[in-house]
Amino acid sequence: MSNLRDVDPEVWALVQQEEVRQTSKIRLIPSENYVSRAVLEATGSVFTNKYSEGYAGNRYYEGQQNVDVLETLAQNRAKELFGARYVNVQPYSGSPANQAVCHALLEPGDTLMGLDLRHGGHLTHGWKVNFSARYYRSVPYHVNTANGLLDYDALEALAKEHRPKLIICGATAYSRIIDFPRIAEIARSVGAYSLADIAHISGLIIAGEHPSPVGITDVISTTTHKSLRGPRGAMIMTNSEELAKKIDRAVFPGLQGGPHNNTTAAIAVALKEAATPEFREYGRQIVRNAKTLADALVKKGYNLISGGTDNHLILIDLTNKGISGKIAARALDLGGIETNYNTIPDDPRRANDPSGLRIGTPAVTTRGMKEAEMRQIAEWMDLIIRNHDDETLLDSTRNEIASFCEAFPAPGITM
Ligand code: DSN
Repeated sequence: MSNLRDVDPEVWALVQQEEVRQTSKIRLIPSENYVSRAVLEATGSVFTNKYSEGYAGNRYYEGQQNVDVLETLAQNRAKELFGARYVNVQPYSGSPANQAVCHALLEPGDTLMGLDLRHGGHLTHGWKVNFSARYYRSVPYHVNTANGLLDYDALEALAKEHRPKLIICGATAYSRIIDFPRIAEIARSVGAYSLADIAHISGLIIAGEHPSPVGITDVISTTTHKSLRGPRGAMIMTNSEELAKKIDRAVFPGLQGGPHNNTTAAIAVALKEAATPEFREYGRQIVRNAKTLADALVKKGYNLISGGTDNHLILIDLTNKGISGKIAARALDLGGIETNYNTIPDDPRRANDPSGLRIGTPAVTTRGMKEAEMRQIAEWMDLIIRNHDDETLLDSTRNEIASFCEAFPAPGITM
């Protein structure tokens, strides 16, 4: 990065510091990862210089000789990997992708249903301050708070009562398998479209660790930067030609201008990487690691929502430990472990200082950590949470973790 260093030493220094931060910490935020050097190079390529409103073969700017090939390549790789007939790779990220699906399938004021944000859903699944509840009528569904599992019977009853036009499934804080066929069937029975937002689990679906919604729900959206391990971007997939046309029109010109071609390049690279046996093994190890970490935490008296995990993610209710999610997350970060605080279903505390802590294993698995390391991480997490106000202990643990991390190089970071 010598050019960056010469032109803008301030930004260069921040990049260096971020590289150190990302390599010297145990990163457990379940939506984050480390991309390869190849993905970073594509993201930083000259495709950033080009405008390409439209779609391959039908653009509003000339000079698309390479962009058209690139975007078609990314689409074809996604089609092959996920088994989908139509793929749009232009959404800028997950929220714009979900916005585009709503724009394609709904009229303002139509009813949509999604998992309540406080029960593990996403902002764009109908949370009250989001476009998805401001421009549409949002009827949230929930998990059963007794067992932390999606309550499909209650969802069905709500759908029959409210007759939504769209049912969204998928989550940001749900650690169990989602029954896509059941949700698609409920949607069909009330004349609604179904959307599976697989942002968190797309890498696990490729690895065969979670059933795929392709061919089951009408539409699938995903970000490309979580377990899929690509750049910050998104894709929308469907097997219906009619819906694909609506979605394309909703993305451009409905919501967006020119696609970020440098991101498209990096998505294509990430999809190529994800089509390998190594990636499938990576996805399997993510789940083995999450289950091992969950078991170790349970043995230490931690209360996990739903009792454990089937995927990459663990949601901890810290109530019995007498500490809030925010205080625990802050102490863990100071102690060298990056997590995020999160609401638990029916959380009696506020969202900015909730009872829960959300962790996941995609990033640590990318670094090559396995079951033994997960057990060690559980030891450190427990030590830090029990001693969260002991600054000396937090400092020494952070140093110990930084040394531990040296044995697990972070892909993409060459320091
Ligand atoms: N912000 C993402 C997450 O952390 O789950 C969802 O888009």
